Amino acid sequence: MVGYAFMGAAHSQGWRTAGHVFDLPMRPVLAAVCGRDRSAVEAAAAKHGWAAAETDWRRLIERDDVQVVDVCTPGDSHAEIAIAALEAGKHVLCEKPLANSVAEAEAMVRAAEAARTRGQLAMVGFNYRRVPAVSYARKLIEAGRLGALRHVRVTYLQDWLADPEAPLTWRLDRERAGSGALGDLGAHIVDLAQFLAGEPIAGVSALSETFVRERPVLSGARAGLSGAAGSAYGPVTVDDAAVFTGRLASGALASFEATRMAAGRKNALRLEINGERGSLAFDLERLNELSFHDHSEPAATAGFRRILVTEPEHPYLEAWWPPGHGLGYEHTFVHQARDLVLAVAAGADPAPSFADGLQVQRVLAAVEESAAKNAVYTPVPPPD
Ligand code: SOE
Repeated sequence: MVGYAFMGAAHSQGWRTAGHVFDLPMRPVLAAVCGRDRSAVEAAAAKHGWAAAETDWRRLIERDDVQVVDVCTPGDSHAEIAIAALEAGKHVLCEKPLANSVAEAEAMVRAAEAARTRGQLAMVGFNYRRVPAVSYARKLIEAGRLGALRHVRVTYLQDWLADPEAPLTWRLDRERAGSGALGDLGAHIVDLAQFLAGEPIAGVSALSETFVRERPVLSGARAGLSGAAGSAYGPVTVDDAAVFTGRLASGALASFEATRMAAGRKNALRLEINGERGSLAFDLERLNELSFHDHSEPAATAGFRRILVTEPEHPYLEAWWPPGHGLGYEHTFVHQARDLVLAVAAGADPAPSFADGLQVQRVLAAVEESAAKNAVYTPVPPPD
């Protein structure tokens, strides 16, 4: 694994746990973790259970005891590391968003396609697909329980930048992060919309805003998403929020909101999908639940009902706890590790693929293009 901060810690949990919960044909071994600072990466290796620490990712990807390289760095190094790892003969898992630009994502897809001919796999880490309730929602839609889709409504609201004095971390630097709330949170909801609907977004109209244009530079230690503020100020070069509408290929209408400025909302990813035969709703802050309305039921008794998605029949749950003993955020990373291990063992294509990651990137680019022109409708190139 390259990188060991928030996402690195989450992925480590996934790799550590997957083989102990699920019966897998291969069990992940945490061979080596990489970061630039020797003492910090050694501390991270000890804390998260990695057998060795490296300070140069080039050395990591050369190691004979490494079969999968997991890229958990900021977006500006995804393409370089992922492509080099694929060329070195490794399978690759790369955190979302796949890249900082469409051109980088296209290069990554090309590298993944070449590697596929040698039997290697590449997957992008859209972990929320692996919330059991989300995965189950996809199954209900696939089975036609909603009929033709009319509306896909998704919002992802956080508030860790609501304070104008929150410091300038790498996520506020366009060079490193690619974009702001759009790439960080918008990437998740675009992926979920396309995954759940089973079709690409064909075009968008967008607005975006940077409400706080200067923030204190970081001083010293970082903690979680934030860190300690210094006395000097520097420019914020990404969006704080993006709001957009879109059309799916089938003609269904979609709406999206991504912000890190929604005071009081911590990790509120909410979605509702309406079809001709019914509706589904989900809230990440209540992730063991799915709301379902079957529109064919008599009006007098119909209505949204809460499905507690903790039954062994639900995705992933056969291996976990008895019904009602819910899961949380970290389990999505366990499921991600499990799914990649199963794909490697079977030699099967994993999902979401780098091509799926590229398609999300194309939507994000169209959102930026549209927002620069104040919501002019901007088509998204269809999947290759
Ligand atoms: C920060 O906004 C963040 O950690 C995102 O980067 C993750 O992708 C999301 O899952 C939770 O919030």
